[in-house]
Amino acid sequence: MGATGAVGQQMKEQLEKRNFPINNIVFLSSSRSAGKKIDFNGKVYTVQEAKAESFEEIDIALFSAGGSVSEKLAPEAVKRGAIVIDNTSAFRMSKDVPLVVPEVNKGDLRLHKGIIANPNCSTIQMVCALQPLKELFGLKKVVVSTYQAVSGAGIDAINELKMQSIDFDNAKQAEAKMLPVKSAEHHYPIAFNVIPQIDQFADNGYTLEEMKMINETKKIMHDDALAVAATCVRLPVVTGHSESIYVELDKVATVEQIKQAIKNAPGVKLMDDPSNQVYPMPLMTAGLDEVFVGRIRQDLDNPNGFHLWVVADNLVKGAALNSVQIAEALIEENIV
Ligand code: 11C
Repeated sequence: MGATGAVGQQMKEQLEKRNFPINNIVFLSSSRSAGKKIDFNGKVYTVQEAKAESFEEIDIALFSAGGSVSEKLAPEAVKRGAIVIDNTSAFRMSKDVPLVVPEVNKGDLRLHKGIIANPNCSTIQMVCALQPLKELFGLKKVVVSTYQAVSGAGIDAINELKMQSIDFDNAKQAEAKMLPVKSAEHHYPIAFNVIPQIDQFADNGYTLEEMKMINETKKIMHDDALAVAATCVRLPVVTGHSESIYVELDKVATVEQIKQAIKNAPGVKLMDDPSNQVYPMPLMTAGLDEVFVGRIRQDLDNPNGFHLWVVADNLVKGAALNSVQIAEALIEENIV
């Protein structure tokens, strides 16, 4: 569901690339995109308009068409026997809905009641990097600042960045209609700019993106006592979110131990060699599956504190891949 969107397209590619076991696949969208053609494993499919009945005979439904679509159609899919893996924020904090990153809390899948939520992209890459540290040293506090790509806001935001860049070169006024939030009163250009707002503001002064990082991290890591603070910022990058993370551990550790923990963890890759200027950057990691970690430093004032630089493709591990990995785990664990 949402097959023609930025994440939907990436989901299709992941299903192909990973040889996901499929008897029958249906590509669904809103009426606006219905009728478009999609090539899947060498066969051409016509995208169908999603209706409640579209989910008859479906085992696993991957949703990425916005929260209101999920709210309306995910319960219909569940009613018809499907397990929904929902990439929107509609159900993430619901008590009965597991919020899953397989490398971190695969066991929560067993608690599902029809809907499983895929976390926010910036949360996924952060918890992948934090989990090995939690297992070995315990976590006390996390302070994160993000440097997020426009693809997180969809295909229209990517196109807006491209158009604004061309306009800027031609000394024209860059038109802004999408960012920071389509529904917001004011829009600002993202080309050659930095916008410290992702999503709307909550009453407490944090943005909803920041609150997602805070609340989702505690839920996925099963730790309400973990202190988490976030500042989320949009950059003129097409794909790949970067994060500067300060983490305070329960136990003292060394940089070498942190590096070893990251090296041994699933789904994360150490890319950290300052002497050779090696560190992850979104241009280099776009399209790749892993969460990359570099610039690991011990805090100069606190031996339990460490600084990390974490980069991942927000459409891949941050969305489509994580959803497909959840579907794979459902099969491995005989849940579906
Ligand atoms: C962004 N993280 O980069 C957002 C997009 O809750 O799944 C993901 C929205 C979500 O704009």
